[in-house]
Amino acid sequence: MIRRISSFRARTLGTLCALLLTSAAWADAQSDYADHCASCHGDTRLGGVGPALIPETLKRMRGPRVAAVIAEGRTATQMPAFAHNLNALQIEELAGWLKSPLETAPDWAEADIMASRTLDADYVEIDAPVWSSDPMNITLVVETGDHNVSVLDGDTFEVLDRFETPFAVHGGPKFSPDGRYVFIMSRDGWVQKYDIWALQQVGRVRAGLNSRNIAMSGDGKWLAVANYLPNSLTLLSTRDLSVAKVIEIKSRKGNPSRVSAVYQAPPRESFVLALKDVPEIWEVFYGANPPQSGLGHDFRIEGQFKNPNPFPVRKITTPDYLDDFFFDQTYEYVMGASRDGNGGQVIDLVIGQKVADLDLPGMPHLGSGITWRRGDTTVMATPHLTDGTVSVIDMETWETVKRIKTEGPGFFMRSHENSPYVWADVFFGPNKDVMHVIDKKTLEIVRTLRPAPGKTVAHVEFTKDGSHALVSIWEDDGAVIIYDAKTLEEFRRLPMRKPSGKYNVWNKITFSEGTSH
Ligand code: DHE
Repeated sequence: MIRRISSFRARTLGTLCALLLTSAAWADAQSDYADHCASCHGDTRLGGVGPALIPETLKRMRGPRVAAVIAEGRTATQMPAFAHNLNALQIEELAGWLKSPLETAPDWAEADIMASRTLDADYVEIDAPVWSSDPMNITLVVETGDHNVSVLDGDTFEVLDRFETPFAVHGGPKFSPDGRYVFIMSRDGWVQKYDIWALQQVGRVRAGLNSRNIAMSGDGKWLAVANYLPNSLTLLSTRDLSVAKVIEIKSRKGNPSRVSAVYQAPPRESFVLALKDVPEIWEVFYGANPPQSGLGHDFRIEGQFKNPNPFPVRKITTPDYLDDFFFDQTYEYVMGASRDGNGGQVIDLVIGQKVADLDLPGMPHLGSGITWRRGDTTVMATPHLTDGTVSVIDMETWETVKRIKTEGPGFFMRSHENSPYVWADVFFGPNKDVMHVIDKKTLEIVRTLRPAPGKTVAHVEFTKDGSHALVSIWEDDGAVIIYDAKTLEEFRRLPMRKPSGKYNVWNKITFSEGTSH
């Protein structure tokens, strides 16, 4: 089943692309696609053995990179070079067409999701880990260079396993509450379940066609998958990756929206969703006793009284769009950054209303914000994506405590309860090889590390006890550098293929204050 894309944005983009490519060139590109690409990437460009080739995915490849990959292929993947089959103009036209929006928006309903599911026949559940490491100090390293994950013993830093993931993993993998299983999501909507005890994949399912991130329910039973394409939230059973429900995202006024991100709010037994295209924030309850409707000013729960509906939805209208957000420790307050990158707002989930404005310019990346106790209050720090600043906000008064000047826009931050420091990277610009270490008390930068001059150095994760910090050299022939978190001296370097995020089981399942959730 397909449905016409109706959004103005898609039409405008389509018109622009059509103006750039003549109709003859467009037809040629489609025919070249059918001849050379469709067998791997699917007749509809939505992926097959190869990833989806749609603007939602390709816009991340800037400038001529799409054409370069068609011409030269992609190392460490099955993507061959086509420079011998297609001339430069054909490649240009094909790249242009691939970046144009799909003419019809595909549905991806429960039956499609279930049909995509594979459970590994040779997977057997076992009673104890096949290794003798501390199960709580296992750390996963996502290696985006060749789409693998390395499983590290957090004490010895020995690699216990290295397994293949779906193409282009994004966002933090989510662990089951006992730390035994991990769920990993790719931008093409694939969700992989892996058993860390058995060092074996359990199965995979395509929960969406273009997805943002996943969240695990507090009871470990459900996995929520936030999708851009289609406009939906998919709820999976963590046991066997079967579909529990697909929720179509339509605002209170009936307007469709992409889901920017989904997070779990354990004390509320709910998932909370940031919506990209409508000024609403949604709460989807998975617990046995969702709150009754009519509690607050703008509070509406759908479906609750039409049970059996196991996932009632609450829609809260917000004064502005909330592209991404951050919870306080009680999970009552949501701090959201506005879509235009100017400022933000605090929404009280209990009363369903905005209670404060935030002074947050520079497009803060709230998804990677962290908190810590400072004096008699709790502060939250977030990097800015468009300027060299880390904003620190008091979570009681919502005032900005400090704007720390850094050597460029950053992406990720991390700390640990046992560390006096916060680590903040510089991801963009000439100083992308810099990692700042900030004192949690004084909010001053106390050390600026430059372990691999000229290379991107980013993202930090701590070991369970906070004694070591793991930093990525985010390059194809990269490495994970292990630092002594006290002396800030390099301890070891493990070669890795473009390592991106690193995730320690203990820090994640205990919601360590120094980690993003
Ligand atoms: Fe991410 C996490 C959004 C681009 C690597 N990123 C997240 C989260 C969100 C988000 C909402 C938190 C989800 C979670 O962990 O459950 N990211 C966005 C964007 O909106 C943005 C700016 C544009 C986009 O293309 O989607 C974006 N992100 C990137 C990248 O270009 C990165 C650097 C490379 C990549 O692999 O795509 C990137 N994002 C990451 C990583 C995390 C992440 C490694 C998990 C961090 C963590 O420690 O939890």
